[in-house]
Amino acid sequence: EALGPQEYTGIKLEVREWSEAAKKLVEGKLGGRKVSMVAATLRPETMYGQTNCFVGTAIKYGVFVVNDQEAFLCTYRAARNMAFQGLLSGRGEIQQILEIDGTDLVGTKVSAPFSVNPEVYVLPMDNVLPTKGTGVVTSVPSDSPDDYQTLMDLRKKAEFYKIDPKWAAFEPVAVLSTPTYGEMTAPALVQKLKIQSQKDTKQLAEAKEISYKEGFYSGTMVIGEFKGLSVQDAKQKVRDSMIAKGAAFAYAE
Ligand code: A2H
Repeated sequence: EALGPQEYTGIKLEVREWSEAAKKLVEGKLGGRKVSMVAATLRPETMYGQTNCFVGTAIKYGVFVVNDQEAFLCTYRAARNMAFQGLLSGRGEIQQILEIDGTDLVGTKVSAPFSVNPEVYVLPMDNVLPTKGTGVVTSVPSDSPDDYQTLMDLRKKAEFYKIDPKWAAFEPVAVLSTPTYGEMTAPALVQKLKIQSQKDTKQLAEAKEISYKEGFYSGTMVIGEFKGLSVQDAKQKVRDSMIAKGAAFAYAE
């Protein structure tokens, strides 16, 4: 854990089609606003490889007013931080439109800005912390061991997790290359450390540490506007480009 404030990038995943359960809850309440699920990431340069979005099933989310046209979906805790950072309507005041359980969001179709997959689905993840970021995690299975392993778990036990297999069908996308692990760092580390499921949290933490360092210090972009640049050089450029296009914003905590 970092000691100082953490500089996240808030990625705006626009809701394109609510799940059946969510549809009933939001009906007539949004005042015509478009809703974005806000995912907090430390790896904006990997957004080309988004394959789905994760929420915690035991987490409560809210829909919060940004302005007459727009609302954000995240935890109340994140909305409070956003309000203090001037990212929501009003001066530090929070206008919550409704509350919704993570479970009810599963199956919602959202946009995935900059991804080769323009639209992806919301899926459940066990290890989403309610106390970090926005409680919404965008999934990049090529470069995040947690994302990769969870996606594999969901594919293996679609019925148990109550998901439609097509929601978990998007394949990992090559985003960056590293000398040690090639273009699929996360799958390579999951295999190397013999990780079996998302419950292997200790090994996953180790894999996360290794992949983060390897990607940052030795990675080269193999996709997108900054293809060929080192990850160190591309990271801020991709972030700036996403912010300039209105697909993301700076979010700290
Ligand atoms: B990262 P840190 Cl490709 N609960 O984004 C659990 N994990 C969360 C979270 C929450 N509430 N909020 C954010 N995260 C994830 C991309 C990524 C991330 C890649 C590789 C590694 C990686 C795609 N998922 O994270 O504890 C988000 O996933 C490993 C550092 O604040 C976010 O960045 O350091 C990261 O954890 C923030 O973790």
